[in-house]
Amino acid sequence: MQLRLINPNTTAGMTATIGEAATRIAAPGTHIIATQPAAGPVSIESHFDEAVAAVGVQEEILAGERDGADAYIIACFGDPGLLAARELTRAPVIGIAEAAFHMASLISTRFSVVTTLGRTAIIAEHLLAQYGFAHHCRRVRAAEIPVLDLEEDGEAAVARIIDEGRRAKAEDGIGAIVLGCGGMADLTAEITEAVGLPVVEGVTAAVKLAEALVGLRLGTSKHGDLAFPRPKAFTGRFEHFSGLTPAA
Ligand code: 5HY
Repeated sequence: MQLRLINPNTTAGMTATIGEAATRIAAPGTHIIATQPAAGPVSIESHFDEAVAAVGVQEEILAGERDGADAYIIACFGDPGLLAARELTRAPVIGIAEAAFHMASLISTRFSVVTTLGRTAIIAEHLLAQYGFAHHCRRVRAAEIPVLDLEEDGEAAVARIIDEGRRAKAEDGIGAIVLGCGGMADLTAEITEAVGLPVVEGVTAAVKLAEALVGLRLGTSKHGDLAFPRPKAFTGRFEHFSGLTPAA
């Protein structure tokens, strides 16, 4: 199967980190294609960044439809543009936040999330409520690290994530930790070792869920709100979205 792994920010180093972590966990026969939009924010740390990145995600889905992708992963913890992306394809589309919440709820009755900046914690809280996992999550904690510090100042960033993870273990009455950023895709083993709790990471969780859905021949339902968008004209720099017709 061809699994298109979309890093919604435009930092190539982070796309590579995410792609390598996914490839390491993928089953034989799962071909990971790690991509990022041609245009957009170098990191996603606000509602505005998300709004812009969500358009890039749609363009990557359409590119995957041309390339014959069997499933898609949106590898940003805000799951930007997830429902819109599902409208554009029959293939499964999985957001790493949703994937991590599902997996964490299968191994613990309570978990906490450790994300990057405090200002993005609300985005994870909104998703927890939207996906129906709010009662499973004790706290969304922030290590207060800019996303790109994971690429540029990894050691210090990891130390802050470990500190926050240890605080969550001591204070939150939880059984597991969820890592709240795609850029943390390569940190699972190190954080598990340092904190001493099961750690769920969204990119690798999403790879396994995508493989499961494709293995079950389950794809995005085209009945109801995730049906293909009605073809229409788009103007200006979005003209290339005009007359979108569903893949045969
Ligand atoms: C992510 N930002 O996973 C989110 C994390 C965050 O560029 N990739 C990003 O802080 O919301």
